[in-house]
Amino acid sequence: ARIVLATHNPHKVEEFQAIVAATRPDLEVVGYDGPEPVEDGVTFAANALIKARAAAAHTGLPALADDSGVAVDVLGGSPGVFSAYWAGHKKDATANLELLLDQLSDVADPHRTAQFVSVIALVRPDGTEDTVEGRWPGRLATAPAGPGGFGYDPIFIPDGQDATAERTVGEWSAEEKNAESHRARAFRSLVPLLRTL
Ligand code: ITT
Repeated sequence: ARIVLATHNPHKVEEFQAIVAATRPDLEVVGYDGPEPVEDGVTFAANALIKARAAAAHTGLPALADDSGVAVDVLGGSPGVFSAYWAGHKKDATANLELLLDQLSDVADPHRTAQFVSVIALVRPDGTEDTVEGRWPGRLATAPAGPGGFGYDPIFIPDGQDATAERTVGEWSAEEKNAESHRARAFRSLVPLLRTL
């Protein structure tokens, strides 16, 4: 079956293609270059649905969209849905993570806990909709490290690593990230809902 992926973020496209290939190789994921809808929801689910509905309407295909971000506990869950624009109206990943590090400059471990969150929306041609959520707990580094990934990856240290050799996601390979990420976790919850496609 074909499914359209409603994202304009090339990093997300790459990650989804790898995650889908590993779990549902029969699905053909096609990109979406239609108009970008206004993401004015205040929850990840609302924004994921806005994007998936627009792509489904535009293509007539089942559509998937991811809305995601980093939720920092000591900031009450911010940047959250504002992660892409945290430092202003331009999507500037470096400015975003530098601002976040500044905001946390007085916060020491163990208070630097955060989670990556991904909500995936599925909108089918018959109009039925589902959303699933994946969370990836960790904490924020005090300085960026690593060339890999995108967005906040260079400052995010996932839980569950050997304490003597902790790395940021920026230092992980794509394979490592796609096996464990918030996006991979959300997709795992979505798999049963894709059976009918
Ligand atoms: P689309 O709306 O076109 O999908 P986008 O990048 O604008 O692309 P979002 O509105 O969902 O997507 O913003 C997500 C932001 O959250 C993204 O720009 C990053 O700053 C951050 N983010 C999400 N997933 C991430 C990940 O896996 N690693 C690092 N940062 C991530």
